[in-house]
Formats: sequence, structure tokens, C-alpha cells
Amino acid sequence: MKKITVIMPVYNTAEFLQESVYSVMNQTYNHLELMLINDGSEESCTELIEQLSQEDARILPLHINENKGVGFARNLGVEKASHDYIYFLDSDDYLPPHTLELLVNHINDHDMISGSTILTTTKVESTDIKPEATRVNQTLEKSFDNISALNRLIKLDFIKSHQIKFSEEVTCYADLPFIVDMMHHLNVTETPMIKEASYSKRVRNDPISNPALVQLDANKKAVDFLTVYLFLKDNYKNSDQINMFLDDHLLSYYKLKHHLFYQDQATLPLISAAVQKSSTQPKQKLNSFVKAQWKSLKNENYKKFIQQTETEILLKDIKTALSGRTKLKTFLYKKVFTRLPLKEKSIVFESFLGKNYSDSPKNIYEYMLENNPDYQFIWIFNKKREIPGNAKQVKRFSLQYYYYLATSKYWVSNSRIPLHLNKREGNVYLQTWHGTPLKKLVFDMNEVYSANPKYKGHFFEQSRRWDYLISANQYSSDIFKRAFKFDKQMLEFGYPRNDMLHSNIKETNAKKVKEKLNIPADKKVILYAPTWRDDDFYAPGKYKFKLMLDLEKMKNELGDEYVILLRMHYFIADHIETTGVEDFAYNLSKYDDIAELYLISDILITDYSSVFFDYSNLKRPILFYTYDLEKYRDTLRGFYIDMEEEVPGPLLKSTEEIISAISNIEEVERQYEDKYARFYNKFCGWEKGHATEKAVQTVFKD
Ligand code: C2G
Repeated sequence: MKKITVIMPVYNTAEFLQESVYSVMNQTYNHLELMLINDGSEESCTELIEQLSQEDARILPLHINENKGVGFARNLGVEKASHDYIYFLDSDDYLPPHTLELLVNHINDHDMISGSTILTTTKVESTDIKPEATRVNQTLEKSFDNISALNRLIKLDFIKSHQIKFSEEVTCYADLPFIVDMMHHLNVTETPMIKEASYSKRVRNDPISNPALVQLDANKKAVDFLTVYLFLKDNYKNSDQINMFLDDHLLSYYKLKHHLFYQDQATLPLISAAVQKSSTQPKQKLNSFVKAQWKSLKNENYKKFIQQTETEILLKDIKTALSGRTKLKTFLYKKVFTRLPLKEKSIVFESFLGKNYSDSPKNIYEYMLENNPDYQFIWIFNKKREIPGNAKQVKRFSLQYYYYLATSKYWVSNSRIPLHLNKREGNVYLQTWHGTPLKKLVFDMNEVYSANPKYKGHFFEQSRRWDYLISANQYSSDIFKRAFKFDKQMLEFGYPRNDMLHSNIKETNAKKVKEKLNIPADKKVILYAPTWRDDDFYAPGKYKFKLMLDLEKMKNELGDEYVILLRMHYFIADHIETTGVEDFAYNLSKYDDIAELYLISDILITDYSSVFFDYSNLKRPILFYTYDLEKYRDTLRGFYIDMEEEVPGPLLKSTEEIISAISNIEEVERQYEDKYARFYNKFCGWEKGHATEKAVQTVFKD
């Protein structure tokens, strides 16, 4: 029985390693060994390699003291291997259980057989059913269309006898010399391929803290590609087949990436050298721009190349602009509005994506209305609304929206302003954020399989634009620095939105709100404000919510003394039904500012929403209706604090428990007195009612 050596270079992939290793150990073809080549990983990953190696005698660990790159690690693996076949697997990818069996069964006398690659963001799904193999023969060019050494079973003798090697000079494209050598020595016109022998290539979501090779900087990749290309062109002067293969790849690369060489003009001599080395007549069809730029590079006329690229980009932008209204507005933003003079005293405000007039942007606006009336104020809303003062209201994504964002010096927002609206020089962006975090944020979140794999990268770009970030407590500051990688000025005065909870006229204000909402003055108020669930949605930003509280039962038991306000998170699209309990339950999901609802509430019921951090400023009782705690904490998000230990109220699982806690609310308060005090000190210590004033004075200095 022939034996396979699986070669797996490992560099700081602790998060995925176990899954990858187990996928090899669980192969149905088990006559194999797995070489785990530790390419200078940090301690946690090194320890994991050792630990996994203890679990199965077929795992052979090999440590390289410093990071030498994937090419070096794989070459080392080949050098140490002594068995019949070699198979390369990356330490963040994994194999379905039958892959190696399918390949081994069909390799016969061939030197190499390939499988197919699937890109995946999902977890390994094991199956016992062996798929029927469909074998196809591919031309040599087609076999190496994908210039990667992955998912190919190769005879070790073949590699060793021809001394086929990966490049050790470059970080990316180390496979290309290996592939070209393979092609050259295979001496066949076709190679076999098994479609069902699949390889799961993971699409990773953190290109910032720990990028995969494909996520490295595009310019770095371009330099590596051209370096390898030039080296191979020199080595294979006499092979028409390899020359054609290389030139074809150069051209495909160039067609896709030539803007890179324009953006990073230091690379121009390298691309120019490559173009000069390529055959004069590219066999692929080229459009007139690419052809003309190619010629300029061939003549080393960089100035002309730059002009041609600029014209090409402009024409392309115009074409895109004419293809739709939003695209036209974006074009105007970039090419016209951001070139108009910047208005030094103009501020754009937005809260919760234009959905309401609320949160810290509202407090900052109202403070400035009084104290800084010489500014021009603009509010972004989805719908026109009644607000105090003289602010101009603009509809989100209208032409005016683009105009004012482009020409106002200041942006004040509590969430995100679209990434395609670039920040112009001179712009000052105050990010107020919208809550002390309980649920893990961005770079503290593990790979999220259901979320957009681009999320972390995009968030990173977004947050590079923030000049100031408001944090309500030391705990938040520590998290924001890490989870947002925020390194500019943190404003540490408390939340502007919570100032009103410390106002000495809060009782009078509460009375006014209660009257406005027609809530009987003699009734006490319960506020139910839960958060959203990541896995339960109709579409992005449109989440489902099933009310788990039995309102009828609550009304029967508590209705004489209380009313309940139902306040859904702004992501929730579902309507909450109150028919039959209208005089007890008020649906205030659309009410602008939740802080006003805090003011009139005697008790808060929430779950994993940051609302409890804010509400605790009032030192009033909080109940946690956490019917899905385990799922929310363990599979959806992960929390920063241990809810069972730290939160200032009981975790309850049913309407009955809620009713009982409310009926005995004084007893609950007594029980949680100490915990509440500790909680208050940790999370509300900075809140003194002056956060707005201090933030304004710091940001709007002039
Ligand atoms: N909110 C609200 N009504 C709710 C829930 C939340 O008005 N039923 C508002 C509150 O101002 C709250 C904010 O939206 O502080 C954020 O809501 P969370 O439930 O905490 O959830 P999320 O939007 O995911 O933000 O650091 C904070 C986190 O990022 C949480």
C-alpha cells in the first residue's frame, strides 16, 4: 500500500489548525503521515502543534525557529519526506474525508493527479458517503491554469529526481516556479483530474491582524509576481511552451492589475522590465487602452503610461457614473463636491443610519445650538422630522447628502458612514459610538462563518477615518483600542446621551415625556428593550424578532399598577403585536430617543443590549430576560463580561419569573444592591452629566 506525506506549513493559524489537522487524520485513506512544519509561529500556535502531535503518531512536528516563508517550509517538507506521494495542504484549509482516497485510487502510473478547489467560509462538514469519481483529462496548460501546488497528489520520486522547488525568495507566488518546473518535466500532453476530490480553501475574514498570503498588500504581491516572472523567463529561455505560459499569465495579471503600477509608481521599472521580456505579440485580445499602455511600458515611457492610465480611469469612472443614479452621485462626490472649498463651520449629524433623531449626536447638536450658534448644522434622516433649531435636514443618499458630506468640515455620527465616501483632507470625524460593549466587537470576534468575510477589513478602513471616539468608561476604552484598533483621541468624559440621566430637571422632563405619550400618570412604567439576534434575519439590517413575553399574562398580573413600553432595536423589521393589550403595552419601537424612555421607566427589562449600561446611570432596577443566553453567548457572539457574575439584576428565563421579580421588586433591589454599586462604579464612574460640553469643547476648539 502506497503512503502519502501531507506537508502542512504552519504560521500563526491556531484558530484553524485543529480543524485542518483533524481533516487529514480523518481521511478514509489512512496510510499517511502529516508533517506539521512550524514556520516560526508564535507561542500559542507552537504549543498547539506540539499538543496535536501528541494525539496521533502519524503527525510529525518540525520546528523552524524563524519565519522563513511557505516556500522554504514546503521545500523542507519535501526534503524530509520518504514516502511515495506528496500532498500539500495549508494550515487554514481542510479536506473532506474522501479526497486523498479518490486521488490515490486514480493516480495509477501518472506523476501527478489533481482535484478541485472550493472556496468556503463554512465549517467542515463530514460525510460518510464516498462520492462517485468523475475523472477528466486536462491539457497541460489547463492543469496549471491555477498556479498553485495545492490539491495535487504528486509522486515524491518525480519531485526529487527533477529537484523541483518552491521559491524561497518571495512571500507570495512561491508556487509559480514549482508549477513551471512540474510542467516542464511532466513530459505529457494531459494530466488526470478528479472533480470530486475537493479541497476546501478558507476565505478568511481578518486581513489586518493576521492576513492570509492572498490578503497581503496588492503592491507587495505585484512585486513578488514580477520578480518570479523575470527569474523564470531567464531560466526557461529555450522552452516555447513555458515562455507562452508565463507570458499569458503576465498578460492576464497585467490586464487585471495595471492600475496598481500607476498607484505605486516605484513598481514601474519592474513591470516595464517584465513587459520587455514578454513575447512581442501577446496572443490574448487586448482593448486599445491596455495595448497602448503596454507599448509605453515596453518603451519605458512612464510619463505616457501614467497619462494613458489617468484617461482610462477617468473614462471608466464616467461610464460607471452614467450607469445609475447612486453611482452618478458618488462620482459627483468624488470628482466635484470634494473639490469645492471645505466649509469650516459646517457640521453633519447622523444617528443610527438616519433612522432617528437620538443618541449622542442629538445631545451634541442641542448643546451647540445653544452655545455655538455660528455653526451651520445639517442632519441626515431617512424621513423629514420635527426637530428643534434651524438645522438643514437632508435625506440620506439624496444629492444634497453627498454635497453636504463632501463640503462640511465636521461629521458627527454614532454608526457608519459608507466606505465609498472617502474622507477628504481637513475633515474632522467625531465617532460617538452607540454603547458600552457586552457583545464582542470586530477584531475580538472569532472568524464569523455567516458574516461577510470582508467585514473586519471594511471596519478597519472605516475606523481609520475617525479622529475622535467617545468612550463612556475605562472598560470601553480598553476594548475600543483593541477591537477597533483605534489609536487616535479617545474622549473619556462619559456618554453625551447619558447627560440627561444626571440632569437636575430629569423629573420635570420625565413628566413631559409621559404626558406626550399619553401614559397615565398614576401608572408605573416597565421598559422592555431587547437587542437583535445575528442569526435571525430577512436581509442584512432587517432582523426578525419574536416576542417571548406573554403580554396578556403580564397585563393580568401587573396591569393595575404598571404599563409596559416595548422598544425593539432599530434593526428589527418585525411588527410587534399589541392587539388586545393596547391599554397596557405601548409599542415605542419608532420613538426617537430611548434615553427619554429610560427617564420615564421604573424598571428596565433587557437582554444582551448595551441599554443596561446606560440605564444603570439611574440606579433603577434591571431585569434580564435571557431566555436564549447560552446560544447568544456561546454560538453567536461571545461576551466581554460574565453576565451571571457581573450584571446588576437577575437573569430570568420565563414570563412567570419576570412577573414574580416585578411583584417583588424591592426584594430584588435589596438582593442586588452590592452588585449594582460595583457595576455602577465600573461603568458609570465617568458620567457626571457634562460629557456633551467637554466633548464639544475638545472637538470644536475654534
Ligand atoms: N437601542 C434601542 N432600542 C433597543 C436596543 C438598542 O434604542 N431595543 C439603542 C440603544 O441606544 C443602544 C444602541 O441602540 O445603546 C445599541 O444597541 P445594542 O442592543 O447594544 O446593540 P448593537 O447595535 O449591536 O450595539 O458597543 C455597543 C455594541 O456595538 C452594541
